[in-house]
Amino acid sequence: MSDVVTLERKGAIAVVTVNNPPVNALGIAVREGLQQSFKAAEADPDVKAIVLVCEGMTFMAGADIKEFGKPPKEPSLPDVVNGIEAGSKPSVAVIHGTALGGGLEVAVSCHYRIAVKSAKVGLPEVKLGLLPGAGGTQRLPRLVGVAKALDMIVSGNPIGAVEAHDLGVIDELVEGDLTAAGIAFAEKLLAEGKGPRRTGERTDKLDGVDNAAAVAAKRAEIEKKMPGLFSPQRCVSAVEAAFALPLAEGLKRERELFAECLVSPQRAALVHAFFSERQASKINDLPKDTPVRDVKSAAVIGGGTMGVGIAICFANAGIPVKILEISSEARDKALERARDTYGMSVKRGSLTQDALEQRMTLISGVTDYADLSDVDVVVEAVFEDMGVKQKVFEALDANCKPGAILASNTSSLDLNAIAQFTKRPQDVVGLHFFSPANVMRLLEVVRGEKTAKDVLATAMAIGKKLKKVSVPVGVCDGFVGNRMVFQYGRESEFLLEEGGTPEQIDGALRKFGLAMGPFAMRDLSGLDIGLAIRTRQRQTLPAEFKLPVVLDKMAEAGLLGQKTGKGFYVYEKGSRTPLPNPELPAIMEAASKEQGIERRELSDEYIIERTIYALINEGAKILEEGIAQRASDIDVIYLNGYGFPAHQGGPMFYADAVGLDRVYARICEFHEQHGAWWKPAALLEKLAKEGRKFADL
Ligand code: T1G
Repeated sequence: MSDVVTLERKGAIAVVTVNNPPVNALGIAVREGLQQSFKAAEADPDVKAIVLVCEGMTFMAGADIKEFGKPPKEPSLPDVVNGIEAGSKPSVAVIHGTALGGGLEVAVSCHYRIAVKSAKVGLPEVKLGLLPGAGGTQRLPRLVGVAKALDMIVSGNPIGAVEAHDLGVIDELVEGDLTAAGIAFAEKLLAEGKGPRRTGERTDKLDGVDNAAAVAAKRAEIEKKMPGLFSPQRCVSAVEAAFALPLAEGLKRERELFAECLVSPQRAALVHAFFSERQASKINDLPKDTPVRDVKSAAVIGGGTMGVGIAICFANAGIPVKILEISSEARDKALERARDTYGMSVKRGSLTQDALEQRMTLISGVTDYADLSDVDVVVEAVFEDMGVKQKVFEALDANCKPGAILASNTSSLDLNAIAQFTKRPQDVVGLHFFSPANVMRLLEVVRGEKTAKDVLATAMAIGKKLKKVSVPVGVCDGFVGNRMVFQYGRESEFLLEEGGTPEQIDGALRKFGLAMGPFAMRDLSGLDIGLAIRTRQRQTLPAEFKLPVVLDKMAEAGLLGQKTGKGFYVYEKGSRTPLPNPELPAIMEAASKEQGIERRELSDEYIIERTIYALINEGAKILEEGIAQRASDIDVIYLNGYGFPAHQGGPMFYADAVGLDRVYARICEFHEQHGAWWKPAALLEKLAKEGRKFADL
């Protein structure tokens, strides 16, 4: 067979074992080994049944994503699974871990499936811009019905083995040794005289149901929720073939649709996003075996929204956490806020009351720094003022045990200055959470000049434990994400002064794929934040860095966003639906006049260039300065913290897709027309002139 797939006969049972770490991906060697093993078992007269099991952490977790975009190698996965299903001897898949994508397609081409309770099964291909391309769209509907199959395939979300058992995907839930369980099940089949049960031949879950209605409903849902995506509608078309065509033709239709998705730019972008997220956790100058400090307890300084959100992250990871506040009242308020936050999850049904109580036992409140003498990590989440930070870090330095990690959640202050407030700058690191901290997956791990390597490694490990997407960044104003979003926000304000409206600009960016446009976002977070930054910039920036005046005029008119019921939009009482603000045209006109600008019609394309290229140019500067390790790290930050559409891959991936020569040329034009802010990044100029991409770095 091959070194990743072995075949062993135990009595009348052939055991096929896959061992291709880390996730038993179905690369060419596995496909060859599977095909050869099943053929050999089929040809061996002493073999009466076949068991398929995997070593390591999981059953096959899908096709080898690294193979996409490369010339296909035979045997294809469809050929392998069709061969397995056609076998004349009953075959049993033994599932543990996550049987995903091609892995589940192999399992459903086997005649029976057993699983451990903790296993999960799913078809996540849509999250990679694909669809199940090895029979999943034809066989899963035959097991669970069209409606459920559509839900699973279009969402890409896995289900647990217990639910899969209830649905009939799994025949038996087992425990203990996987191979032994598989052999026992196969022997029982033989004892009961049961032979092959081919999923592809079943129609019981397809007959007598209004499958067309399920298809129509799903198409309408996709149109509403994800209009810009390429593969979801094709997933539906493939499932439609499962009840409209015989199996062979349905499989052919599936391959045609899969081929369309495989070559779509969205597939390339989504696969880039998948691998970039995993690459981001690798730090170039940090040896893989860098020791990680023990983190068994935590503390958060400040029980405001951010502090409580961060405390909840620790509690959710099973780490006891103390919230330190300046008074018993504030401490109690913070604990109440934590309970209320969990209470909302209980109301939504995503958490049980018991789980709430259990989590709350992990969160305690203190008012004395001496109570932090035993904790392994402290995250400071107090007001963004250097004086306040200094008091906090001096107190931490005086009270925390040697070796405790002292982290700041600062979003813009100088971490190196903060570290200097302690005698242990090597133990200071930034953990920049994004609000709401218990929801947003992104965590910028800020590496100070003096941050020790094991502290950095520990901070990354904390991020993984808290189920965050952790990205290491250097120290500068705004680190990576906020530094880039400042450019994007400023340009969107200028566009208002040049002739755009909030509706048009937000609409263009939503069409590009952002979850929310810049002005709806501003109204949500409050205009006063941006106003404070503009005021600070007016005092510090050289004159050639012109600033928009629109925020100042809106503040004068009392338009500060949702909290005042009106900002760029107006909001009816109790509603968050943005409606056009009739006061805005006059304010825009006045701003244009004051800036000496003749208002003009703006195209959607121009809006995208002025906002997204501002991100790209700043991203290139961030790379030049070494604030981010890779262009893909910048993509990961922007995808996970700022709602950038994953099917566009991230600002830097998008720039490569547009072509750096074109991006650079437009930025040079903007530099001429709009001055200093648009000075092209030297790196961008270099790459454009050399005909290279950010991905080539
Ligand atoms: N192919 C190649 N490498 C993969 C991989 C895959 N399918 N899945 C994971 N890896 C690598 C990953 O890059 C990382 O590498 C290491 O394994 C550990 O991953 C025909 C076409 C299985 C839930 O979409 O969801 O089948 O960084 O850090 O957190 O219809 O990996 O160590 O070098 O994520 O424990 C469908 C994708 C493919 C599943 C494990 N399958 N993987 O999570 O580990 S398309 C998927 C995951 C398909 C067929 C179609 C997760 C996991 P490195 P990890 P984890």
